[in-house]
Amino acid sequence: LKLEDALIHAIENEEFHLVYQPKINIKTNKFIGMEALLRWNQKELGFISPGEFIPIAEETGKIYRIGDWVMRKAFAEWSNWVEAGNKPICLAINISPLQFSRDEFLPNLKSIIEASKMDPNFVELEITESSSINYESKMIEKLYETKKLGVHISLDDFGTGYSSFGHLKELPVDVLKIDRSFLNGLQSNKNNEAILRSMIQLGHNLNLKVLMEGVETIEDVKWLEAETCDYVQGFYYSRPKLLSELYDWSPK
Ligand code: G
Ligand code: G
Ligand code: MN
Ligand code: NA
Repeated sequence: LKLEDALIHAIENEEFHLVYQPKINIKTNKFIGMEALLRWNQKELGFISPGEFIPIAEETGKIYRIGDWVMRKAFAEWSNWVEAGNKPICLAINISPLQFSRDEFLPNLKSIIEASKMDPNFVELEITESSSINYESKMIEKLYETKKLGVHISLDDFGTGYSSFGHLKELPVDVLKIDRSFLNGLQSNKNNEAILRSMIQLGHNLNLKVLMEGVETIEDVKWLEAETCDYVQGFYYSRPKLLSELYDWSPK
């Protein structure tokens, strides 16, 4: 069974679901948002990671329908969350740069928000740094249009891709989400510390909030707090979980 063929039927066979990982304000230790992450449990093949199937979905054009499914599903689950009496908090979804760059993206987003009970002020789009987002003025214009809906934008996997500091100041993003690879060896290597510290300062100098992902240890938390990183996310706090499992969740 080829992944590509299995992917064609994944939506209608109801093989997708979403899990959510909490985001924490490091200063107040409050649960302030969550990131939706797609999971695929294929009938014959079992769990396949998005790192494996998202690139195939992009190559085969399946990413558009999948991306719309993620938005619909996440918005519906967020409404249930609020109706169950939970405080409304920011819901982040990952958007493939390919999906974002399509002409249909904004009209789709608008109509999916309108058809749901989602408050756009609680929507956050995580867009991976990529050459098109950084360099094409059309894309920068589109980021502005997107923000007019009230939604927030974070630059995902920051530091790994095509960062051009010159263009960063032109991007209407709210949050820099630093790639978790920058935490590797933080405790053992002064150069790693210097790089991460500079990235946090860069974000703050551009009036952005900074989120560190992949936080796994209390040592990392303490270091990030001392360096005035704003938000954190990672296994130290919680693995991604079903939204229903997060109804009573709070950070340790
Ligand atoms: O959840 P996990 O850490 O396995 O995710 C692996 C990669 O897949 C990450 O880069 C993540 O951003 C991406 N990913 C997870 N869910 C989605 C999704 O719903 N849409 C897109 N475009 N990417 C996703
Ligand atoms: O690229 P993106 O940031 O969307 O990727 C999110 C991915 O990172 C998810 O697949 C999630 O499971 C994974 N992840 C989240 N927290 C941690 C962590 O603390 N450590 C590691 N190794 N992976 C994490
Ligand atoms: Mn992400
Ligand atoms: Na990331």
